[in-house]
Amino acid sequence: KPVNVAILGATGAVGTELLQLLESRNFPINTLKLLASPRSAGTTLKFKGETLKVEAVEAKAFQDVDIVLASAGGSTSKAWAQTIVESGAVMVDNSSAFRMNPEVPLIVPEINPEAAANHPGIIANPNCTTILMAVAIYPLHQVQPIERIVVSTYQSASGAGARAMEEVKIQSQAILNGEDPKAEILPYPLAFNLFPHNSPLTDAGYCEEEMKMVNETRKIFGEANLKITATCVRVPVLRAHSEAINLEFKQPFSVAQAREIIAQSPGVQLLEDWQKNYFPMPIDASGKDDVLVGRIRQDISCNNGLELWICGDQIRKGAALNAVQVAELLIKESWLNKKPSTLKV
Ligand code: A2P
Ligand code: 11C
Repeated sequence: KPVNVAILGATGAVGTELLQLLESRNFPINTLKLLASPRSAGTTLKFKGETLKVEAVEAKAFQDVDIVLASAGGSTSKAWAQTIVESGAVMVDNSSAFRMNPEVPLIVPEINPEAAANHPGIIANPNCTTILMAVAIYPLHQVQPIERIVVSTYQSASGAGARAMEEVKIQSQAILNGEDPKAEILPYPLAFNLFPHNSPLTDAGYCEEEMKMVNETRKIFGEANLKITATCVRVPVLRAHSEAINLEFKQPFSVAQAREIIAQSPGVQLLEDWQKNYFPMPIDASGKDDVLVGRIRQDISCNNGLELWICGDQIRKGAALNAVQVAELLIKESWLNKKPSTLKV
């Protein structure tokens, strides 16, 4: 039966994509609430030909809501999680706030859907770079266990939100006009530039984004000791992330078999034309559901190694699409009821 849905962060890059996906996938909606900060109260967004008003989030907004799709940042998710859960809704949270909480399932529906059965009212959507990598490599890992992952990312502005995307466009125009624009949303100018990911650095010298790839992949795969190292970089692309992934397996893995597996697996698409030197690009991945995988080749430095190149829409499979797929899973399996838990939010 149709459910009552609220989008928290409806005006953002992920929020507006959530709205489009609910429409295009014909998600079974009874009522739909669009929530954002007081800044956006009264603005409107379109859904199925109707004009809906955005409301400032407040406690009573969650009454009678079944599913909250939250994408308004970690602090907003933390601030409202308790109210949402106490109102009886399930929060599918796109922020990092609860991902590593042992009671909160961290779900990529193509990989660990069964883990969503048992939830305390919150299900976490992984970080975009993690989702895109995980969905591409998990089918290989199932055939032959991965020993070690070395990944380098090329991350679009969309990961930093709608305002960062706008900043890159305006900056690019300004530079073409011979000006010297200053960055305001991102820490440094991104147009015609790149920089190591702008998330805070941890003591080990990795930034938080890199550690999300390590810790979240381990949790999704259910492998606490999987060896992973990541270097995350922001590049002047609008909405699709790319990743160069080096996989070392316990045994040799043939390129032909890897191609065959990728070609048959859900959520991924093999895209390579070796004659034309054509492999996935952000412009191919933008607006697409599937993660594009190509340039699969033997690692010449390691007998058991494979090299992969992937591109995926950061806003879509990296965030909004995965969250909608989780919500669809909860409805299909009748998993909307939360389990008894001691979770303090
Ligand atoms: P608003 O547009 O009113 O600022 P993005 O990731 O693209 O930057 O989007 C962030 C989303 O989160 C926007 O919808 C934004 O709303 C929303 N948001 C940010 N801070 C809050 C807050 N304190 N309460 C509710 N929504 C918030
Ligand atoms: C980026 N992955 O591309 C980040 C954005 O934990 O959900 C999302 C951060 C997160 O910058």
